Amino acid sequence: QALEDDLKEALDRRDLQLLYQPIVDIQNGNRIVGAEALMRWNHPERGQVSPSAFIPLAERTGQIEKLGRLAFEEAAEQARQWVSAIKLPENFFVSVNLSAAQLTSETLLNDMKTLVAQHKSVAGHMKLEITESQVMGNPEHAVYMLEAFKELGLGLALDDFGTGYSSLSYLHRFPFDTIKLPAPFVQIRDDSGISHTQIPIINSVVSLARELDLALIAEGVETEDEIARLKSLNCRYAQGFAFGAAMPGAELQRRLQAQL
Ligand code: G
Ligand code: G
Ligand code: MN
Ligand code: NA
Repeated sequence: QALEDDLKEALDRRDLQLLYQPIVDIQNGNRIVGAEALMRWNHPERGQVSPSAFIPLAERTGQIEKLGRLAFEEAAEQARQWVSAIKLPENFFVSVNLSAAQLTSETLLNDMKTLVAQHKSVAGHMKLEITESQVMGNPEHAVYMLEAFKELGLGLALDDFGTGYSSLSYLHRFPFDTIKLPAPFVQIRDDSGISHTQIPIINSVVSLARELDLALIAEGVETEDEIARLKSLNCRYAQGFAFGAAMPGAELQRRLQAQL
């Protein structure tokens, strides 16, 4: 049976799991302030299939809308469970990724309205992550969609900032509250152990975020050196293996409980 059919069955059975990667405040003791929901598919014969494989497959085979609804629903249900079990940090958010195909889908806006209505009590904790190349494909349409999501009370993060050729003149037209700085700008990976070349880039993104009143999250943070450098450059939020890989909701809950 083709992988496409297996995916259809997995979606019907809701047999795809969401894991949650902590997002922390490095200027405040690495306190967890939010999490990114990342989908996993444990295929009965093939084992773990990467989202980099099954998301494009879902897009090609008309299953992305269903997958997107499942991701938002699962994340909102997890948020509701956390809210009932523990005292969440103020402004705690769970972000869900949107794929390129979803943003152009006719049903996305209606789906989001329905989902938000069904999960009203946690809508304020939900954020959507959209990559820069997605919004720049059709900026006018993106502005329209993003404004509608914002109206619904959802947070909005611009993923992979700096890789999608967006002109800075567009940035203020999009109602994002957060930008995410991709790993290559963050990671110190040359032979000397220190790379100075990204420092001006990080510096300018930090100032830009401050000017536009956006939260900035550095991604792919793996080492203490990287944390120290980001801290000294006044970057506030970070995500990466240094703080934890994507983990089951119950494990993130224990981490949240431990920091109360
Ligand atoms: O852990 P990682 O391998 O999860 O993710 C690989 C890629 O898949 C990333 O670009 C991530 O944004 C994307 N991804 C993970 N989960 C989802 C999801 O639920 N929906 C969409 N559209 N993309 C996802
Ligand atoms: O495209 P997006 O930014 O949504 O993708 C997130 C991806 O980055 C996921 O595949 C996630 O598993 C991965 N990831 C998260 N933290 C780290 C990290 O510290 N290092 C690396 N190399 N990848 C990471
Ligand atoms: Mn993301
Ligand atoms: Na990213």
